[in-house]
Amino acid sequence: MMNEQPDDLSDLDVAAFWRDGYLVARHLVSPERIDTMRGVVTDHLAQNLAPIEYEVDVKYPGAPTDPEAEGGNTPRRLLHAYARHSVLREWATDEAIASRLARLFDTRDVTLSQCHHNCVMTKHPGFSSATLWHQDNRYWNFDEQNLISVWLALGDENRSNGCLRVIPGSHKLSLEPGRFDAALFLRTDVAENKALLARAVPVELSAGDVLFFHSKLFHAAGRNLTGEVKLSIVNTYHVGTNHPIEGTRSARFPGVPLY
Ligand SMILES: O=C(O)CCC(=O)C(=O)O
Repeated sequence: MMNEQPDDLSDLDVAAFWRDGYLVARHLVSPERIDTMRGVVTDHLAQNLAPIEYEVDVKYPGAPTDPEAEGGNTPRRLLHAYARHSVLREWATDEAIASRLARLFDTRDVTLSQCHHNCVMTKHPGFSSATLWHQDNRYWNFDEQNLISVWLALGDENRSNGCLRVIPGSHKLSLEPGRFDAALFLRTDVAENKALLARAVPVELSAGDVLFFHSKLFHAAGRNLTGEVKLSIVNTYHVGTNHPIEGTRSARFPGVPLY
């Protein structure tokens, strides 16, 4: 597949990732390839192709509460991206991603998880919800909290349509349980959390840009306040020797080694 950048990160990029907990690779995917992916995703949305997680399922702030009400069938995530279509499979295992992850993890023993973040995130006008501050470790049960997600923007992402916001360097924090609510979102009524959130920055992306972020990085996102649906593909990877814990949903589907 054609990419517009060399298939590697510099030492400076790797150092920046481990300093900040995230890194953006601009223009990694060509407009033609983005169009192809958007076509597949739009088609799956039009067909309501299962498995889909709906806004009513996530119950985030702003989500419709009644599946029968207007907007009650608004999709949030097209699940199992890898298994959905060859175009999404090729992206998840693309050499440009594999080589960058090998640099970040410092090993070629990199595996794609087919559990949870292996999806197309959608944010629809009118009925999308906001995602509160969290680390993706709230979803994951692995031996080590050391996973990296790869977020591909299939269109522009900005503050108006609910781009991600991150707290640079927050992947290094170890916070006491009292800083979180029952669902493992950061409590906004805690003074230390307010100080932390003041450091947040938006990650604005253009179509074809790719965000790499660590599973301990605190991030959040607003609602989509525009008239256009926002689409992003998200896959998560780990080192092969970092195993999912048996019996958890992180172990439900087999991982896919990239090399
Ligand atoms: O797009 C969003 O609202 C954020 C998604 C996210 O952080 C998540 O699903 O973990």
